[in-house]
Amino acid sequence: MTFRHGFLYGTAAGLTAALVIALIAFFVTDPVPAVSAGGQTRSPAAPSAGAGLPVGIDVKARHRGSLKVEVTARVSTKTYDPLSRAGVVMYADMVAMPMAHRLGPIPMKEVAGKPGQYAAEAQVPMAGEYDIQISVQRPLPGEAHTRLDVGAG
Ligand SMILES: [Cu+2]
Repeated sequence: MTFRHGFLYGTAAGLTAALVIALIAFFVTDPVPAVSAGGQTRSPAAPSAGAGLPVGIDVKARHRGSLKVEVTARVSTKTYDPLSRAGVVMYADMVAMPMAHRLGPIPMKEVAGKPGQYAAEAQVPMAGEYDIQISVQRPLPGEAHTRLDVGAG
């Protein structure tokens, strides 16, 4: 490698590092919390999923056909241990029609042999995109959301 190439590579690497630092500074110092495009305006005080909460919630939702929605939530403590015998409920609300036909609270049952894993099924009234909300009520509070496209058929 010639000196010239080495110089160019060095400059490029330096610029990249500067850009990365600038980007990090931009995000770290941003005083306005990012608001999701969906606009979670009905619960402005609720913290965003996961951040700073005493419980961790990993939500998965899928459409099983015929407007049946299957939801599972893995609930864990701050130290990633499965949280057993928790009180967990779910809600399903259509994104395009907030509160028009919201379902819930639907109790979620802990799956046998899978500590900390909770499951529930819901039958939504029409096809569309749904916000699935998981609320852990005890022993510690927690909330998480996921989006699910429920197609016709
Ligand atoms: Cu609807």
